[in-house]
Parts: sequence; C-alpha cells; structure tokens
Amino acid sequence: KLLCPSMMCANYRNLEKEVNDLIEAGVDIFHIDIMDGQFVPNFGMGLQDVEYICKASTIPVDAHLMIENPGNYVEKFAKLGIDIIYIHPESDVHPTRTLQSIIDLGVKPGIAINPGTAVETIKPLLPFVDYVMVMSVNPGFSGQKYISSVDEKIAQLVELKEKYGYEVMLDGACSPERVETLSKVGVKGFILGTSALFGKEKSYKEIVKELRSL
Ligand code: S6P
Ligand code: MG
Repeated sequence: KLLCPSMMCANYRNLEKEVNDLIEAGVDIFHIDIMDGQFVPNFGMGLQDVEYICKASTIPVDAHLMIENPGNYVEKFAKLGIDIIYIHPESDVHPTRTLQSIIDLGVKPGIAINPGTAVETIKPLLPFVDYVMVMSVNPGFSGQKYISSVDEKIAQLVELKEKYGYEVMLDGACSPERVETLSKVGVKGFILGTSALFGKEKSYKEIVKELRSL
C-alpha cells in the first residue's frame, strides 16, 4: 500500500524535521493540498511549501489542486519538481486537455473526485490517468467525518482499475480501520491526516509500521 502524509496537517514549527522524520518512518508519497479559496472555502499550502518539500524530499511528492481552472497552473507545479498532479474535473471545463498537458510535462496525472461526483461522469477521463483519488470528505478541511456513500464508488473504481491501468487512492478521514478494510478491497493509497498520523502520541515510525502490517 501507498502511505501518503497530508502535509497541511504537519507541524509547521519545524517542517524540515517533519519531512525528515516522515521519510525515515517509511512513508511513500508526500501529499500537498493546494486551495484557492474559490473551488473550496479555505486556503492550503503555498508554492514556497511545495518548492521546499520537493527539494527536501527523496520520495515522490504530489500536489492535490483544489483550485479553479487547474490547467493554468500545472506547469508551475511541474517546474517545482512535483511528481504527481491531481486535478478536480469539477473545476475544469477541459480536463482531458489539462491531463494531457500534465503528461507532456513528464508528471504523473491523477484526478480527485468530490463525494458528489459519479463514476459515470468521469469515465471518459480514466484512460488518461495513473491515479483516481476518491474524496471521502468534501474537500477543503482536515478532520472531517467520512461520507460512507463513497464506498460504492470505491468498489466501482476498483473494478475498472485493471482495464484502464490506474490506482485507486483515498483522501479524507483515513483511519487505521479504513486503511485495513479498504486496502483489502483494492484501494492502493491512503492520504493520512489527523485520523491516522498527525497529532498522535506515537511516533511516525510506530504508526507507519502499524499501518503497513494491517
Ligand atoms: C482536505 C484535503 C485532505 C486532508 C486530509 C486530512 O480537503 O484534501 O488531503 O488534508 O484528508 O485527513 P483527515 O484524516 O484529517 O481527514
Ligand atoms: Mg488532499
């Protein structure tokens, strides 16, 4: 499984230590939430954070673009060294064009889909992507409640993943219990925020070890 710390939940007093401790704990991909205050009613991390984490990291880094018209910004993120870009098809009138430009920039393309977006709606995009990230909370904030109606969508996307060649990821309220049950049904990657990784008594190393063993 792929364990992906959501860096907006990290301790900003010492980002360098957070990055190093997480790498040492054995996480797989850093997840960076980018928000524009339009597509979602919040602001996330900035380009300086992206630049710093990309430079400091020895593992892949993704950018989850919760912004309007993501196509206007993908080049900026590619230049900073981002390895995977997730766009929301809900905020892009030309998602296939944007996904193609992500591919042309040498970055791995992904889509993140809101709890209210059906698989049927995004089916034409599946041949273009390496990752489909199911949002199990409405995007914008950490610490929200899991919306269980997405379980059906997860099953549909797992069913289609070999045909189109992508991995299914999950973002939002990924607790250890959910990592366990959903990895068994074919979800490959988990975005870890306050539900599993950050603000706990145990060290990142212990938590990652436990999550791996589930
Ligand atoms: C929120 C963002 C997510 C969160 C993550 C937090 O919209 O896209 O990546 O940071 O889901 O995790 P948790 O466990 O606090 O819900
Ligand atoms: Mg996210």
